Amino acid sequence: MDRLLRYAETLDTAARKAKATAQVKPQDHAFTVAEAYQVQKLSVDRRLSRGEKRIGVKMGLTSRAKMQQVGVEEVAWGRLTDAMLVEEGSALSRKRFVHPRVEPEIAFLMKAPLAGDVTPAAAMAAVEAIAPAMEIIDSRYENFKFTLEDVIADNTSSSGLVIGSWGDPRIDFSNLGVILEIDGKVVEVGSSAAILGNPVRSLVAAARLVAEAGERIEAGDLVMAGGITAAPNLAPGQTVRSTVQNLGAVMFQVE
Ligand code: OOG
Ligand code: MG
Repeated sequence: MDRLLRYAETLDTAARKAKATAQVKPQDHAFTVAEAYQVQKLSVDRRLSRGEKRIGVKMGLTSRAKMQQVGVEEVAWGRLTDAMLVEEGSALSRKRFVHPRVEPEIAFLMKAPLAGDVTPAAAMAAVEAIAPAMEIIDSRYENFKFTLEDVIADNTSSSGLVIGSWGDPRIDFSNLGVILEIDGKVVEVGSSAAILGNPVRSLVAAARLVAEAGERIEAGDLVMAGGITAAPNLAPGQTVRSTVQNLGAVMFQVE
């Protein structure tokens, strides 16, 4: 346990100081996925003990584009806190991050708890609303390089999230066009179908994975479904906008 606590502290400090750290995995080949999730929990617990509040969970590596970009071929999840929330339309400081990237995503707002093996219909019955969203990811590892175990321990690079206007979850969101623009130029295009074929599958997977860790998705939680396209780098001066067909747009600036 001491060893896992040490990793958790290293990763939490790297995030707090926006200073990259070496990968965890190559130094210790006995480091398993289950241990990586324990490190993630211990590291997020440090945030909670500083007064941050848990606000939900995120899914990561739910699209081919994302898996290929980072060379990790397994779906993973992470924990979200209120300190990661970026107000829609606001400016955020590049200095808070090591090497931030942005991902167009879709977010679910839950009205009922969810855990374990659930059908897509049961998962949707627990959803209050859906919104266009962006995630700011910032690996705490040097050169944004990691294994599956590393990235899980690092809370799947969770760093910031921007949520747009909440809409009716009963619309068909299985195949909505998505564009990501930086300074008015389209840098990525995709479809919500890139998320496991249908974003609802990400919610189903979240319920299962969170339950495997002995937890559940709570009423009031946000669930981020995962990046739809590869994630471009962020730099000061940029205006970043993601638009999801029928759901609307969401934007922020970098300074
Ligand atoms: C890992 C986190 C991936 C997503 O939406 O796929 C992720 C990373 O790319 O650093 O958040
Ligand atoms: Mg993401």
